[in-house]
This record gives sequence, structure tokens and C-alpha cells, in this order.
Amino acid sequence: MSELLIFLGPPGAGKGTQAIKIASKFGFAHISTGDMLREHISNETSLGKVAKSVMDKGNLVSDELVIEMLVERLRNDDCKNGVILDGFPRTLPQAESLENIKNEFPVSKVFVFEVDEDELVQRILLRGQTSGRTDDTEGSIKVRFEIYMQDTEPLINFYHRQEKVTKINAVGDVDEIYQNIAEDLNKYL
Ligand code: B4P
Repeated sequence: MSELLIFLGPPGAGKGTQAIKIASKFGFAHISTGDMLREHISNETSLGKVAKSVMDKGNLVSDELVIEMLVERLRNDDCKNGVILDGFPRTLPQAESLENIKNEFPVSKVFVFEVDEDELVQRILLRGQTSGRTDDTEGSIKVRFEIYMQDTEPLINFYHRQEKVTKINAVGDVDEIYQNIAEDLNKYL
């Protein structure tokens, strides 16, 4: 059995930034579905070809493809000590797919990253100047927010009902945010 931690929040909330630090401190695997999809795009796989135009517009890649990719990744040996899911689940069917494998991979905690929208837009536009990410544009950001509110935000209630949610103020110094998450996890582990 290998426990899952979920990092949930709007685009640009810093899930990836914090997941790298927390995974390295606690020896967990860091699984970012966004990074995995971008790797498929750069390797020009069949999944990558489908994902590119969807992601550039700010839309979500289909549940079926993302769930299959994620479940296969969880079988890797590096997931045995625990896993941080960064950017998954983003929809109710994705959350339900984790319910189906909960005997092997129970969700232990869900960290919800809270940042207001103006700050998020600034962060993503700033990242767009250097990242080369073709989805860090004003048009795509607008779509990504709408989809977050419609498809992903309801998951907070889904996990709240299971008493798994910890809210994180994700504005401010990166190291302070990291310390807050690490302290909370230390109490839990
Ligand atoms: P992701 O790769 O998950 O992208 P994200 O939500 O923009 O990033 P994140 O919140 O991790 O922010 P980051 O740390 O980088 O998804 C991209 C796309 O992939 C989606 O739109 C979708 O199309 C597809 N996709 C991914 N998962 C999917 C799924 N499950 N189902 C379907 N489709 C899926 O931080 C952002 C910026 O802020 C960085 O520049 C960072 O340096 C900066 N930052 C971080 N913390 C900060 C702080 N405290 N103060 C100031 N700046 C900070």
C-alpha cells in the first residue's frame, strides 16, 4: 500500500514548485500529469499529438487518456514510499478513478493551494516570458480558470466530505509556504 498526497489548486498556484521540494524532503515520488503530458508532446508520441492542441487552448486532456497514463505511472517502483499527485485529479471522473484503486493507493491528504486570481495571472504571464510553455498566454489562462472553477474546484468539497482537506495560503515566500506544508505533514506522518 502506498499513500497518495494530492496538491490541488488553480493554474499557477505553485503546486509544482512545492511538490518538488516536499517530494525531495520526504522521499516521495512526484507525479505531475502536466509534466508527463509535456514530455509526450516533446517526444511526439501519439498521446502527445492529441494533447498538444488541447493544452495550448487551455482545455483538459480527456479523462480516459490521463487516467490510463497516471495509473500506469503509479506501478513504477519509485511510488512505493508515497506519492505526490500534482495536477491530478482535475475532474470528478479522475477523482473516482482513485477511489477504484484505494486499496493499493489510498488518498491520505489533499492540500488545497489558495491564491487570488490577479496574482495567478501575473505569475503565469511572467512564467510565459521564460518557460516557452505555449499555454502560458492570456487567452489560454482565461480558459484554464473557467475550467478550474467548473471541473476542479468541486473536488474540494468531494475531499472535504472525506475530511482530507488542508488549506494552504499559497501567497508569499516560497520557503515559508513549504515550511507550512512540511509542518502539517510532519504532524500527520
Ligand atoms: P500543469 O502543468 O499542472 O500547470 P499549472 O496548473 O499551470 O501549474 P502549477 O500550479 O503547478 O504552478 P507552478 O508551480 O508551475 O497543467 C498544464 C496543462 O496540462 C493543463 O492546462 C491541462 O491542459 C493539462 N493537464 C495537466 N494535468 C491534467 C489532468 N489531470 N487532466 C487533464 N489535463 C491535464 O507555478 C506557477 C508559477 O508561479 C511559476 O512560474 C512559479 O515560479 C511561480 N510561483 C510559484 N510559487 C510562487 C510564490 N509563492 N510566489 C510567487 N511566484 C510563485
